[in-house]
Amino acid sequence: ESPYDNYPNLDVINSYLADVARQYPDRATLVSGGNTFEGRPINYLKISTTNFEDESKPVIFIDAGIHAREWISPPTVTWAIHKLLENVTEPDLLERFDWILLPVVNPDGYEFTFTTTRFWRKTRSTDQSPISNSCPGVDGNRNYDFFWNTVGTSNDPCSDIFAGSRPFSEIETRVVQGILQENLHRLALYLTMHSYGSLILYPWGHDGSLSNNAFALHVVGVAMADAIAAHALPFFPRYVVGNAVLAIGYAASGAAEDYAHLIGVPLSYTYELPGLAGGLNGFHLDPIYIEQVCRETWEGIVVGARRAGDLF
Ligand code: 0X9
Ligand code: ZN
Repeated sequence: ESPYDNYPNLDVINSYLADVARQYPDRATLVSGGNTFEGRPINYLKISTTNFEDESKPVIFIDAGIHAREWISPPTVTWAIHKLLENVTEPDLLERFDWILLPVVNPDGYEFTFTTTRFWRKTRSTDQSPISNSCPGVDGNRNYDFFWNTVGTSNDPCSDIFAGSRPFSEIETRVVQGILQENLHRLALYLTMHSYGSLILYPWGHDGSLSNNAFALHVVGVAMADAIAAHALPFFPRYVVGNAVLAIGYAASGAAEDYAHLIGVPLSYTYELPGLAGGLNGFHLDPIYIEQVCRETWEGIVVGARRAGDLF
């Protein structure tokens, strides 16, 4: 029996963050990035073997859970925390980088998927208007200031891809923006964890064009996918690595990995973790595979971090 046998609710994740921060006070600092519309803290860990505030090492930032229903994503980030603090098999990664690990960007939505509506995607905010009161929530991955609300988005608050009233209308995206901006000069790698589809996606996601760093983005993406494949179960689909539009088949503006790359993060990816099913079922990967996906995803993170460090 392992804590990774079932999907953790928000309290379990927040308790874990608090516990490891207490257990490893010289390496881990728990930060509350801000309070959501419903008043929940957006918690993350800063991990450093020296002093994070010295700003002496490259930073790797990984977030998950911006889309509430994509339940396999937060455990991949708590697993990374586990591997950096509790079961250190890659000490080089701990020494070489400072880490920011944010398992649940959207705690209001995440909690809502446990209590009320399993396949809720968005945040839970409303403005005062009647329409928004009857249709709460913004798609966090359409809310970043990257060609905001131009393609693959909606102005309708009732839509699952509602871009919000303006870029960064949501505290959830402002917290991620703040982390990216504060650490911009030393961010070597940004990963934002989603599901599903077994894809590693890189910019640009609004029109399918390639950034000046596309060659490195592709090579490091393939290295991560190879590492995952070497540790995956035989019947798991092989990750496809590519430009976000080409690999997933649609364009969408206002996404996190595009915004991070736009402002200067050289290696920025969206992971679409395995679903092993179609339709909404893909968002509910059988819990027997949680630990497997966490283990193989960690192998991708390890290789991505080392490559990012070499290129930085
Ligand atoms: O549509 C999304 O936000 C992501 N897929 S999901 O099924 N998890 O919702 C894909 C985002 C891809 N990245 C960009 N379009 N930049
Ligand atoms: Zn998603």
